[in-house]
Amino acid sequence: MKTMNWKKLRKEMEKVQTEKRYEHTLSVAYTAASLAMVHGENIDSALLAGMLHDCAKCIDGKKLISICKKNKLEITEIEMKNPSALLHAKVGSFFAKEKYGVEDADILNAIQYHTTGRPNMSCLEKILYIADYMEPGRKHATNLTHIRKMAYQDLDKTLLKILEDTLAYLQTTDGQIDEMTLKTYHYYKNENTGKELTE
Ligand code: DGI
Ligand code: FE
Ligand code: FE
Repeated sequence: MKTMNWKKLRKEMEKVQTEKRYEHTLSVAYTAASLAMVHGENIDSALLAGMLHDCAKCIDGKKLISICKKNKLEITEIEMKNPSALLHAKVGSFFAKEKYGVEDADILNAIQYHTTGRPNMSCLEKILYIADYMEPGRKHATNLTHIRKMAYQDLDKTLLKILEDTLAYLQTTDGQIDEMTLKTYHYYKNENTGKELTE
């Protein structure tokens, strides 16, 4: 299947998402594109990854579980307990491939890991993870001013800051921490050893 064109994709996301989620989707796509410009990533890949990253976000948790089971997508214990937060990324990547015709493995991985991250991410994976967190419509996260500036300078430092803040936030909620979020945090903590993180 050929990947949908941009106009068709926008219409489709508008259809499958709430108005607020669709606004977020567009913001992530253009934020990812701007990060791609600065960091030498393919701009079209960033737009497409941003456009599709939450394509499964407006599906409820039970339905996400049943989609995974039907299509033999593995579900971990923690994903089973937090399906909406964690499974929309896995199902989103599956839909990107099966429904929207995306074949590029880097784009599919960026969508799959956009919530937890993973160790040793590609440039596109980092860009999507960061764009999702810092797009202009995000208001409530801590340190956004600092993170938005840092994102145009150093992706790895930005990842670590976001992971630190996400872990701190998750500790204030009843959401359980996915092993992959922790692994990603430790990996980027190590990657950034020796760098000054507070400038
Ligand atoms: O889909 P979005 O709201 O745009 O953002 P997202 O996909 O990054 O994250 C969805 C939620 O998942 C967000 O509130 C942060 C949360 N999250 C990130 N890592 C973990 C997590 N939730 C749980 N339970 N465990 C994690 O490790
Ligand atoms: Fe998401
Ligand atoms: Fe998102």
